Amino acid sequence: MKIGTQVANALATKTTVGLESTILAHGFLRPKNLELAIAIEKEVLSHAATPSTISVVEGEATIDCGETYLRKICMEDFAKTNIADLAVYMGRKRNAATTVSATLEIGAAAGLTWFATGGLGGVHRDDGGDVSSDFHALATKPCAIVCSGIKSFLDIERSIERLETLGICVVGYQCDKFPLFYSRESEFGLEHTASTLSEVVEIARAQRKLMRSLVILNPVPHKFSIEKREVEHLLASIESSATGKGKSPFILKKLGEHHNLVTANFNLAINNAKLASELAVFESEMYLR
Ligand code: PSU
Ligand code: MN
Repeated sequence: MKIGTQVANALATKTTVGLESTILAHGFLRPKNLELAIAIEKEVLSHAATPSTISVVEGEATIDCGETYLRKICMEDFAKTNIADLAVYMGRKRNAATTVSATLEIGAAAGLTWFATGGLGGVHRDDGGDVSSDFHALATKPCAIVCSGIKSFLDIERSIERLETLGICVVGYQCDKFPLFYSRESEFGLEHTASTLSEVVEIARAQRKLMRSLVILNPVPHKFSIEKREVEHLLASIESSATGKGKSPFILKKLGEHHNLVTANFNLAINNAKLASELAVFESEMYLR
C-alpha cells in the first residue's frame, strides 16, 4: 500500500478523512469532478483534518491527497472497483477508482476511521438481487461514514431493512427521517438521532468495538434539496438497460444531465466531508492526543 506523507502524519492523530474515488471518476463529468475533488480537500483542510482519497494506482492501493493525485483520478481512465474485484486491478497493475466498499477495505487496513461520501450503494429496486457490496464492507469494517442516504434510485425501504439485518448502525445527524440523497427527507422515520458531534463520536467509538460500521446520515443542505416528486419523475423517464456495476454509473450519468441534481450532489458531498472532518478532529481532541 502507498500512503502519502501528509496522510501518514495525520494517521498518528487520527485526523484523516477517508474519501472514495468512484464519485470522482464515475459520479461526475469532467471537469466538474476535479472541481469537486479540490473543493472537498479544501473543506477538509479548513477543519484541520487531512483529506485521504483512496484509489488503486497501477495496481497499488493508494491513500493520498493533493491536486496532482486528484487530477490523475479525475482526468485519466480509472475503472470502477469494489471489494469483489479489487484483486483483479491490483493483480493486473491497473488504475481503478474505489467504491465505498473497496475504500473501506483499504482505509480500514491503514487505520482510517472516519469517512465521507455522497450516497451509499444499497438494494436496487428491481428483482435482480443487486445489493451493493458497500453493505458487506459496512457490516465487516469498523468505520464511521457520513453520507446523505443511499442513491435515490435504489429501494430505500429494503435497503434500510438490510442495514439492520447486517448490524450496521444508522444514526441521523440532526434529522429524524432517512434522507433521500437529493431530497432532505423520506417518509421513513429514524429510530436514532444525534444532535451533537459528541453524541456521534461516542456512538462511533462503541460501534467500532463491535467491528462494524456506523452510518451517519447528514441530509443535503436545505437550499439544495430537491422535491422527491421531481426526482421520481426524472427517474421514471430513465430506461436503464445497464446491469451489474455499470448500472449505477448509467443512471447517475442520466441524472447528471440535470443541473439542479448535479448541484445538490456536489454540495452534499462537500457538506458530508465537512461533518466527517469535524467528527474526526473532535474525537482526536477528546481522546487521542
Ligand atoms: N453516490 C454518488 N455517486 C457515486 C456513488 C455513490 O452520488 O458515484 C458510488 C459510490 O462509490 C458507491 C458506489 O460506493 O457508487 C456503489 O456502487 P454499486 O451500486 O455498483 O455498488
Ligand atoms: Mn451492484
